[in-house]
Amino acid sequence: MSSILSMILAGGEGSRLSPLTGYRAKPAVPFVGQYRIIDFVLSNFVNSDLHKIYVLTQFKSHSLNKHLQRCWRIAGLFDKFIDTLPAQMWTGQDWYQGTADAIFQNLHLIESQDPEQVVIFGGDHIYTMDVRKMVNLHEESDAALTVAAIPVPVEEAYHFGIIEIDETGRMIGFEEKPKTNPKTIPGNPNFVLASMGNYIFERKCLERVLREDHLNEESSHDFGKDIIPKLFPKEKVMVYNFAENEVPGSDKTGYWRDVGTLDAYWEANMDLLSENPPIELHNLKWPINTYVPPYPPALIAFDRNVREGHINNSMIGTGCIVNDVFMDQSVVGYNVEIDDHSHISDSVILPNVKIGAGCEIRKAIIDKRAEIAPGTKIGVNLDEDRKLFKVTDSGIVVIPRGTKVGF
Ligand code: ADQ
Ligand code: ADP
Repeated sequence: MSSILSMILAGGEGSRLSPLTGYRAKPAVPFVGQYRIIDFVLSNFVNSDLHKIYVLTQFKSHSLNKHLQRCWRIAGLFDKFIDTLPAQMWTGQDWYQGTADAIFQNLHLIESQDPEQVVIFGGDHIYTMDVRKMVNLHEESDAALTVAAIPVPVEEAYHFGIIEIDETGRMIGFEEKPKTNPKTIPGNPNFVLASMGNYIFERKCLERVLREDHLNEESSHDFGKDIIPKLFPKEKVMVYNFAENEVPGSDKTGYWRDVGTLDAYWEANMDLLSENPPIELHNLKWPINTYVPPYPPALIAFDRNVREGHINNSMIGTGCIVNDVFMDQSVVGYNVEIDDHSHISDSVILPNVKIGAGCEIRKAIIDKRAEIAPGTKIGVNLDEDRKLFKVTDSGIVVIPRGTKVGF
């Protein structure tokens, strides 16, 4: 893997995840209590022996930078690094214009690293993936570009680049986010083959296509919109079937989530609480690395005399203090305080939140540093909640970072 340079596109605005992206880039949004979304792709790279990594940042990158410094700094090694690359106007007066332009603006670093292949992955997705298997396909098939892909329901086709392949797995069609009539998988009219936005390029091909694209004034300088549709008819573009990817220590396959909306974000958190979770966070053969501040272990107490309360199927982070709570199917980040006799169900509570006594919280996402006054109800009367907060189509109430509710 030493001739490979990896680049993570971590500059997306993630506007559909607002308000969680109000203060931070989407890859920095906390996930399952103590992780950040970007921890998944970075863990996949490091666990796959890919250790030369640039993280390209743009929107609201402060929180992301802080996390990368605390958790992902590789110090003092010549051939191993995880560096951030904010837009620096190396090639003109513009910030990164699109995903392809973000790489174009850093071509000088690719030249100086002199890799044979450049692995370019998005920073926004929840999945485990042994990237070495995709590299093997790329090398064995002598492709100019390999794109990772996964079947998704046809109704979701308009979110993704939709791929057609021949019997050898070579790309023979590609349409970015088709609004109508997406090409379905032969024999499987309910599914399409979607690009995961993860690419392995032969370095020479990448340099050439990016230089051509830069000169094209009509281009939006985006891999999905501009680069791939032009490349596959001319060069060998292979498609890697992610659905068959297993990581060491687990036989789970095929779970990949673009947590692009609040509903998808909530569902992905809940997926990890299911009886048979699609990602095994306890699999230490494929650890998901993160940073958690050094809080003491969680303290959970029920009144010995009354014996009230229960906690079921929930994850509770380090440093939490939880008293006499009734909790079902919820994820609680680190350093959260929950006072007596609160009822919490189907909720995602991010770190540093305080919840007073006697609250009732259902189907909520509560962002960091929010404070909920004693006796507050959230998710009980959605019409009332809508007056103050965002409530998603599926009825999830979202409390923004630092909000004081009910005081
Ligand atoms: P999109 O989901 O639209 O489509 P896009 O907005 O291009 O994804 O973002 C891809 C990645 O690049 C994300 O990780 C994002 O954070 C990052 N990014 C976006 N703009 C950036 C910028 N200016 N600078 C740095 N990073 C940036 C893409 C493909 C589709 C594919 C989906 C899969 O175009 O073909 O199906 O990803 O989610
Ligand atoms: P996170 O909430 O993701 O852990 P931080 O605590 O670093 O990250 O906050 C994210 C970003 O939002 C930082 O740049 C921080 O300075 C900024 N920020 C936090 N709270 C406020 C606020 N109330 N007003 C303006 N900016 C804020």
